[in-house]
Amino acid sequence: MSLKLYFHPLSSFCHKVLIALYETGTLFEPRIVDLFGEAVEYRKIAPLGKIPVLRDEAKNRTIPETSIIIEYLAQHYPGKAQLFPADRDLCRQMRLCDRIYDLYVNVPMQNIVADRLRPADNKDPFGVDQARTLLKTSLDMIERDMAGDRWAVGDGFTMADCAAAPALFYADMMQPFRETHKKTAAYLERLMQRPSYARVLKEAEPYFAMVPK
Ligand SMILES: N[C@@H](CCC(=O)N[C@@H](CS)C(=O)NCC(=O)O)C(=O)O
Repeated sequence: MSLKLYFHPLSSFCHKVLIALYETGTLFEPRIVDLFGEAVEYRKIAPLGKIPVLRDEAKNRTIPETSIIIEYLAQHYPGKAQLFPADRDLCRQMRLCDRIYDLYVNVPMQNIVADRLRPADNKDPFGVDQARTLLKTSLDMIERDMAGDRWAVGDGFTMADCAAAPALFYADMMQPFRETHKKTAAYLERLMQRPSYARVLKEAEPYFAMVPK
């Protein structure tokens, strides 16, 4: 198979790309990366050591960064769904939304998770406070701007929704918001019901016990 996805079933950024692959019906070979065990081998493919990475054997290309992977797939392997709005203004709004979910929801959520994995004598309470504040600010903004009762931008399901689903799913686990941010919570529920994300969550189920509480 030409496309290989290096990923881990628990990783929020990997969920984003898996959703896109399932939405478009793109076939790929899944390669689970053990970031600790195989890190040396994996860094030959992905020097920064981040997951996911897409490897396209047919074109001899290695593509990092989730938004770029999804854009690459749309360009070279267009599937049954179009995740980029044709209207350029709408597409720009969609990209902004994708950036917000990645940088200001997913990243601070990851900072909270990462601190839980640190040794007891090497915690970073200041960093966690900053991450929590940023996460709250982002969620307040998302709640304020949440329009309609469908998807992130426009009427269709886009890359921004692929980004939103895992970012909000894990954010709710780290800093529960269902009582305080009702519209965002309802949006998360819609995302979790979406067959592509429901499938990703089902496949991640055997690993959830590994998420630090
Ligand atoms: N900006 C990157 C973020 C990827 C990322 O942070 N992935 C996490 C897993 S969810 C990772 O590889 N963490 C391991 C590490 O930072 O060493 C993207 O969009 O692909």
